[in-house]
Amino acid sequence: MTRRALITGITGQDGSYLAEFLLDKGYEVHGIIRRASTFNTGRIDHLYVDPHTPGARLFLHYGDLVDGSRLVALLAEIAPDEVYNLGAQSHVRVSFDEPELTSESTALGTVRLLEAIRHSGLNCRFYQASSSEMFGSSPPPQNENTALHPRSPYGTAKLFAYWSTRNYREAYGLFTVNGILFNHESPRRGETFVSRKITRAVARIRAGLDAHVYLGNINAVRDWGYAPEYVDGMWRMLQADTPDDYVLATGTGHSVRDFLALAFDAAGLDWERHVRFDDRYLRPAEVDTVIGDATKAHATLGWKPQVLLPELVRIMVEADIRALEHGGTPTVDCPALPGWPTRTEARHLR
Ligand code: NDP
Ligand code: GDR
Repeated sequence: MTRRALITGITGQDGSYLAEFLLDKGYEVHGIIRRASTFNTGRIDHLYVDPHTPGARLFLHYGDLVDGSRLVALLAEIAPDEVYNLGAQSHVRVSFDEPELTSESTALGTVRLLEAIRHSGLNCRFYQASSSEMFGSSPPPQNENTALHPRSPYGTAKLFAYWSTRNYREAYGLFTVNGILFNHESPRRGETFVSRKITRAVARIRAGLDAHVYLGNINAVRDWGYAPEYVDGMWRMLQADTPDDYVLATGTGHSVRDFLALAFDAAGLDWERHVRFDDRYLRPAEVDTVIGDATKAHATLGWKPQVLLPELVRIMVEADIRALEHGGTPTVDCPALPGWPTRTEARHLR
């Protein structure tokens, strides 16, 4: 029987890769998208087919994590076997400006979705997109047993969602898991996260369009992996015999400064000539160093990332250079699935 998955955040970086991954595995994929005055489906346009087409397996539904009754209705209508909760206000710096909105979607949105699942009576499995930001100031290496000490409204909202996910497992016996994912990037990464901000700037500086890029704290250390490998890990967590929580990470730490050196070097540029400091990118509290220990995911799920930072940076710089050469259009770095026509015209939504 065809398995059915529901993804919140399908228009985001991870949602787009996960949709591709699940379609490739034969799933019927349903995604919740937010109504906006402009199209926000650029990352999944290549997967879209008219739902009237026989054999169509990707379906989009309007909805929002702040709208609980809509989530109840969608759960009843779709009756998924697996739910991936990737939707969130996911930008840490922005969460300091909009703590209430961040908590609404990132924290309470998770409880709304868990409640919708509980009351639906469905026997579906639930994946929560938890984050290494929950470790905050706990020293590395961080694993599933490390103390949680978030340092931002985003981190505290993710902590609430993390504990809610565990609580629904313990209290109601639901199959709920937390994937505690360290930073993962790709050519589809949002343009205001530091990795993509840098690789985009490299492409623009190389082309003579810009001279500088303005950044905040370049001493922060992150464990950067490659997003397509991480969505595989999400799926593996939901295929396990019992629900549990897992860290996904490469186990290697690099500073933003290291990222800069690799990225500018890939285009034959000297980063120190092009990077300037702007304190608007500093955060009231910073997570200085996160480096993950994914031993458990390796041992239990057989998950092991292959792409480390030098290759990741090369992939991203090359993609941004290519995107610029093609008029700066968003990069869809994976071809459409065989037999799936690419549609960029209006969606078949109300
Ligand atoms: P993105 O920021 O690229 O995508 C976020 C998605 O959430 C978008 O589809 C966005 O929709 C959607 N969204 C935002 N607010 C709402 C809302 N109120 N209701 C419904 N949907 C909403 O994030 P990523 O793909 O990078 O990350 C996916 C998830 O994993 C997020 O929860 C993030 O916090 C978490 N995470 C990410 C990590 C990473 O390194 N990428 C690491 C650890 C955790 P729209 O397109 O309309 O804005
Ligand atoms: P992060 O990612 O906060 O780790 O959250 P981000 O790329 O935003 O920042 C990484 C580090 O770079 C420093 N930095 C800057 N960051 C941004 N965005 N812009 C700048 O100009 C800049 N200059 C320096 C930051 O201070 C920080 O130390 C990401 C998100 O995807 C979360 O949703 C996810 O949960 C975590 O990764 C794991």
